[in-house]
Amino acid sequence: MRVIRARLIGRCFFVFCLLIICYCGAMLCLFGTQAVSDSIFFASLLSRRRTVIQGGDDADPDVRIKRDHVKSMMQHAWNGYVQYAWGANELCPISRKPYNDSIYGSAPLGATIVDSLDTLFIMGMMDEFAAARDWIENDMNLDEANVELSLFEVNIRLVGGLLAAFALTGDNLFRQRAEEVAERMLPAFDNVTSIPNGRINLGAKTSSGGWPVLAEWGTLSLEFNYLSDVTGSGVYRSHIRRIYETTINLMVNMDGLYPVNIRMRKNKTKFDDDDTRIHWNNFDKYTLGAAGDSFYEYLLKSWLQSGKTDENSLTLYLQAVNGVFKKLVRTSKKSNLTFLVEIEYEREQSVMGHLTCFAGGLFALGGKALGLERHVELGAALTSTCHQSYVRTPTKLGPETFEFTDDLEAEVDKNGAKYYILRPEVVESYFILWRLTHDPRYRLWGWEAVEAIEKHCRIPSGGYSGLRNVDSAKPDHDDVQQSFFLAETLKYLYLLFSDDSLIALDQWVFNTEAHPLPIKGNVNPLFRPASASQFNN
Ligand code: DMJ
Repeated sequence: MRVIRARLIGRCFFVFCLLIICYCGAMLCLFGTQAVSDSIFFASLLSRRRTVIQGGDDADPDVRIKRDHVKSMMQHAWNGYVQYAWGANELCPISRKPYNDSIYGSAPLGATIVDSLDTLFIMGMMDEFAAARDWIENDMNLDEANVELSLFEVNIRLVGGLLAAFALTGDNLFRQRAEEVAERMLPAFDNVTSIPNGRINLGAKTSSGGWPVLAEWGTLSLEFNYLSDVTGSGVYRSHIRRIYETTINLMVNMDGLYPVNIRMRKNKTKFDDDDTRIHWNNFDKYTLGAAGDSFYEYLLKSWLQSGKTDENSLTLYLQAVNGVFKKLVRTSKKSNLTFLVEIEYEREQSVMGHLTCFAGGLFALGGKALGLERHVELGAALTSTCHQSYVRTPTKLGPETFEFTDDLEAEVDKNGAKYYILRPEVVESYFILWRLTHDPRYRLWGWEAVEAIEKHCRIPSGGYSGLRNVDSAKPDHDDVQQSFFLAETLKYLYLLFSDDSLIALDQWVFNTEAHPLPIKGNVNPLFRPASASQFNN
């Protein structure tokens, strides 16, 4: 009986293969190669795993209650913005007016709206999402953004936010708007080197700004590569290629780590030609924190996003992590906490920034993808240290920077930066580590952060405010609700209390502003390449 069944299955499989071959052959004869590539795309759609972009409830009712609570925080943050700052970039939740002192100033770019799109969608807040879409369609006016803006911020928040909304929904409005913004960024690349200028004026379509820091020019690849894939225009990818395949090879590094500042010098060669090379300030700053951070993040994530085909990015990433192990990892004396130092003008500084705490999640993510347990362990140890920077303060929220001295461990010095501006990096690492290990501590720590934010940062009339001093139990609000609180902090907390299938880590990479972009290849049917755009909607 078993033999007959095996034969029957074998025959069916043979007939199925024959039919597929005949089908492709017929398509090739009838319509040429385009039809075949479309039909292969269609066939691959059938074989792909389902992509969960909403829902994803955890099986445990207690976890579902926690996630509902995070969603109510998003509602509260959004309501405050809608009521007092709609269309402006950010909110002053206490003075109940728009916040115009950020990098976006009063440019009519609705940074909070664009940054929130995917969080609203993932949380299933569809009325709010529809209002945000409507604003983007009718009121987002790039011509009026006649101010100097940071190329980096425009890319990670606006382009990244719009592209993630496109990937999640297939709504072409978001792709068009992302491309409009990115086209206006291109003047930054009209430059003798491939390194773009750091500032752009979207309204005037001009750029300026001298030399950007490492994290600025090194945080473009995820958005620009995806933009080329979904528009069919190679111009964005070509800029990224020039940076990573040409320029970076001319740069001097320290065990795979790159200084945050660069200057270009022109030398005359013996043939009297200009020898245009990138010359580093050799005694500069090497850090995984501010000004360096997302350069390293994008090396790993570009490799992941490419479906693990971008070997150049992987090589640079692995060299960098070796440099981290060799030059930057330290252990504190009393409590054995693992931390990363910064090297500035050849001197070690035992200080970590809240920003640096993204590295815990990054090393764990890379370690899992590459089967390198040592990297996962470093990621977990750093995340634990970042947790200490939270629990050692009276507010249970972490300072902007924290030190390691004979007396201090993961604590802020009396003259240090004591503020907490609703940043995401610590909960970002909790989320990644939770997904990779399922160690319950990460959900516990995430919930501690939720309770602390609710206690100290929630403003009853709507919105959340940062704190000027995490060491003061009496709230000292800074009166700013940063757009990344809605884009990142609340999204990561929501996903921490969701099932692993919701925005699965093997189908998506998060850009540095937590906007999920699909992984290329056959793993994510929402990749939406330009050549298959007829299947997009
Ligand atoms: C965000 O804009 C991004 O996460 C960026 O990479 C660093 N700074 C903020 C959040 O802290």
